Amino acid sequence: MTKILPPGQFETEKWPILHKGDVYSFNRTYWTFLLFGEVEEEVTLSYDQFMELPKSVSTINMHCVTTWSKFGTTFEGIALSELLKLVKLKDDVKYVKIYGYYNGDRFGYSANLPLEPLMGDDSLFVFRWKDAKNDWQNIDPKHGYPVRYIPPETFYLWKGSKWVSGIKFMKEDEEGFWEEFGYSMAANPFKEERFR
Ligand SMILES: Nc1nc2c(c(=O)[nH]1)N[C@H]1C(S)=C(S)[C@@H](COP(=O)(O)O)O[C@H]1N2
Ligand SMILES: [Mo]
Repeated sequence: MTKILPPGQFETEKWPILHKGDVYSFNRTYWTFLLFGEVEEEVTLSYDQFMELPKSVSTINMHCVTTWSKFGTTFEGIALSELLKLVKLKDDVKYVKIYGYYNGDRFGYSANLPLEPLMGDDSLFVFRWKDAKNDWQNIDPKHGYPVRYIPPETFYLWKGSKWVSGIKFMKEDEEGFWEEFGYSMAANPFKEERFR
């Protein structure tokens, strides 16, 4: 695992908590995950269907735009590439928007990302992580329980929606929650793309 601090960042051992709105409280009956947008057929997954998908373990660096970086957290989750196997994308789909809960609104939070860099095992919908003692812990409600997205480290962490609810596939890039406030569409920490 490489450990390079992007410009303007400092390292932290702790995992800080940052979000807007209420912490979502999980309800297994109502929770669904929607794959929609530029797909031949939309797919809705129940919690059980989602959790039955093949899983990956990966150690990922996180860089928050508020300047902390946390290196080398090991996560277990479902790769975005696994979810892609469930839908047939229309031609020229190049972007996604990953949605999460915001104050009870299922699609209230979102972040846009280009699809191509998200095909690896550092692009996971995570449900547990290894703590400092190397024990597996479920993702805490404040960090996004039951499932939250962690982007590759070439994207600031606001692109990692907590309490995820679905993925929209898009031909054109489209602003998400923070991008509408002027945050970067590309958001590469190594290029210090914070605002635009
Ligand atoms: N649903 C949702 N996801 C969210 C947010 C949010 O407000 N709502 N905040 C984002 C921001 S700005 C950051 S920096 C990261 C922080 O993740 P952490 O609290 O687990 O460190 O979550 C992101 N995911
Ligand atoms: Mo953030």
